Amino acid sequence: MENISIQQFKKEYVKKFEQLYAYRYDEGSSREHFVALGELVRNYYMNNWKSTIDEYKEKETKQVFYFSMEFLPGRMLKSNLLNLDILPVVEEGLRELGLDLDEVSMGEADPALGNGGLGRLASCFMDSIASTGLAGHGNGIRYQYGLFKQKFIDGYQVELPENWLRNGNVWEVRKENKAVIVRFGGQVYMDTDEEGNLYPRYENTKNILAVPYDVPQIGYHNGIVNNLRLWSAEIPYGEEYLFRTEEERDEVKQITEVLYPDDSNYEGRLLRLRQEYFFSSAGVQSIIRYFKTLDEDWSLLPDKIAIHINDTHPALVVPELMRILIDEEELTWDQAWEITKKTISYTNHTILQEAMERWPIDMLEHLLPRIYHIIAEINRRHIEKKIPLYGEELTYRTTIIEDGQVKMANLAIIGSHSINGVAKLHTNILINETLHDFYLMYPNKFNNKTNGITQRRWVQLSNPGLTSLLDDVIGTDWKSNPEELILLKAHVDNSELLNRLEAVKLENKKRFAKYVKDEMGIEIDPNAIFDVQIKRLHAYKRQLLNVLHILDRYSQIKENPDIDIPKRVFIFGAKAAPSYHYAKQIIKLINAVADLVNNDTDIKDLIKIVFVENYGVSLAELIIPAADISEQISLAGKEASGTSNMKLMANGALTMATMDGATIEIYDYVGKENIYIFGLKNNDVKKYHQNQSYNSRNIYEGNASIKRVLNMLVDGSIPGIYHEGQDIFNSLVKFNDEYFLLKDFDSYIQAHKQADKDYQDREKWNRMALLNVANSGPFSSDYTILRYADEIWKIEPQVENLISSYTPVK
Ligand code: T68
Repeated sequence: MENISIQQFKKEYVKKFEQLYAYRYDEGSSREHFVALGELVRNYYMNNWKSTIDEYKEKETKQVFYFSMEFLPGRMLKSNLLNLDILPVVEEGLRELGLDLDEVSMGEADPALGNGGLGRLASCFMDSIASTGLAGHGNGIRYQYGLFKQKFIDGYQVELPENWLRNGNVWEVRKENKAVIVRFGGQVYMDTDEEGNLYPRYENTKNILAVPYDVPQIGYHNGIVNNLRLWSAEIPYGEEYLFRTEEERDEVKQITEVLYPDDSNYEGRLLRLRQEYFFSSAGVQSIIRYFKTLDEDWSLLPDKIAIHINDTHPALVVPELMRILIDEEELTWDQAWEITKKTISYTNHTILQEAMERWPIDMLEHLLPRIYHIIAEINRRHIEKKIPLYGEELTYRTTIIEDGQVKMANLAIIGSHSINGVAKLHTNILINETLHDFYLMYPNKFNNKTNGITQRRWVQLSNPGLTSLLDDVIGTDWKSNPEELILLKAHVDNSELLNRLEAVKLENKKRFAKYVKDEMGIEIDPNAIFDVQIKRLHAYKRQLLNVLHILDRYSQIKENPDIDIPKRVFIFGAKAAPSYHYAKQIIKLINAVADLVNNDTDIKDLIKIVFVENYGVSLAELIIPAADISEQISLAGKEASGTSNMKLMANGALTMATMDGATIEIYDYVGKENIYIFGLKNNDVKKYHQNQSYNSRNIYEGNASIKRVLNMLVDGSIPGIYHEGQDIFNSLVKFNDEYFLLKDFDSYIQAHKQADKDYQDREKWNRMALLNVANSGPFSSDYTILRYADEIWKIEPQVENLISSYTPVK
């Protein structure tokens, strides 16, 4: 982006506004100011967008396409300004016009096109791909409605529709000329042509138009603008007569209408399968169309294109690419298969069995007859080839089709050249347990890529106070090479700096406290410890353990009102899947405990509970910079990686954690003195399972504080949770506490006591916080993405790389 002066910006801005609205800019709402600014900013990147795409084509640069059912970009205005290097100019220009950029930014809708970690990771990756100068694009769905808006009514979660497109979307560009047809249903017959070749003949299919909406992905100060292509389903022009009934028309609309609100849980619904094939097929078709403008030699496809699938949701790219190569481009099976495997790679995000996608054969065969044939043939050949090598037993444990179902993970592994987990422990569990049979067959396909986060959004934009502190102390190079954050370590004994770090944190806490006061009417003390757990509500993430700690603390204060502990504010942000009954019961419990505790004057504000409504990217940006403690307390072995752990650490929160996911790697970097670790390890959990030796009732009976806390769930101490309290109590005592909360309870309480003590020693706490910031650099998604590029996609940065070095996997 060329330099633009404040004067020039102001002139252009006022002109743009008045052209759009035909009244004076100072009469506009923040929504209108956002639109005007967005329209203006478009002018600043459009040329680069075009030249980036043109150049890739001209140079035939190898490009990666990241297929993901979910993207959670957050508001894009500030991040676009930052990456275009015009944030300060725009901020100052608006100020001189009497406008505030933060307010203007609130005029933008936060597109919640994802559920949680997986979707947010995809967006961090898009930012890092562009910012490290890589040729790569996203491919996903333009949901009309994002993840539901969460309200609490009487403490219960209520889901409301999130119509994020109501006021349009300034960033997107509808590209009707790039639309493709996606075929569903009907029958397929294999006919023979004159030369004796088989080809498929389709009858009675429903042909749906997939229209792309492209959203720019702007690189950080490097002139690159990549593409995020989101597909929308429509009735093909001129074919309206084929969709005569309301029902048929609705069926088309529904495909891209709503995001499935389930996270780490599998629901085998037909509409979901339609969505998955819709965007997989549209994406592959548009890639193929592009490739055909370059080359006719199909064996070069893997040299020009990499397709990455984010979990198994887009796994139908495997048979779809096969279908196009065989049926349309007339390659032989073997040629097509080699190309497909070389092109595709896959990331696994979970080992939870309930999250593994398996489609009933009938459903697949009915909706996608040709695709099902191809999957069945892949499966047949897999068996035929592997039995002589590995024997029947092992081979049959790896089939794609089993018990009337199609297993998508198996399809993704067999049809790709790389499968990675998202943290070291997770990858090890895949290799040694969950996918061990596949590891025996394809040891070289397996690799680890520990997740990362972009410091641009999660530090530079959301924590300006910390950013200027860092700039002053270690210079600004950390912004393009986050590993330089380690330079901060040299200042760990500088008490002036430590005080400044504390002051930055305090400001951020005040900012959040103001939000809490304004939006929720709750008064919280910025000097209290802000103890944060923000993530989807799931039994394995153990928000309930956090609640048990609160209840224990509450009981102790009631018993001993003069107890000497620092004040705590427990902050929760979490949505539960609408159909996840138990998770919703926990939400009700947290809200009920909040009501009880927040209104109990006996405890003198030593505890406050803030459960924010509608947690999402924008709220995360407000909460994370204000956090003192980061709760990462999943049962060991269950959380594949976690990414809020990295964001919180980068903002100077101390981690309270089990040894799980990427938190283990955080521990390795910060060292045991700068993190609170408690609870069972993965191996301990495994042993309990093997020996079937866990007995939660014994713990309940034998541990007085556990007994006291659990009894509160059922004895009326917490008003309003009659059913929930009983069910939750039963899950812990009667049904043997699947996630070992009672086993981990004591060590969790101990760790919190230590944190209380440490917090009172301000210097000590600040040192620990500083060391967390200093060690957060390696968790930049820039490095993660450079490893994907180097080791999986085989693509290289296209501009002189701002990221001067990156650490290979340690
Ligand atoms: C998360 N998975 C992991 N799934 O739980 C988390 N699932 O540990 C990890 O850090 C993150 O992925 C990124 O790797 C998810 O977020 C889903 O959102 C999901 C959505 C639909 C269906 C299944």
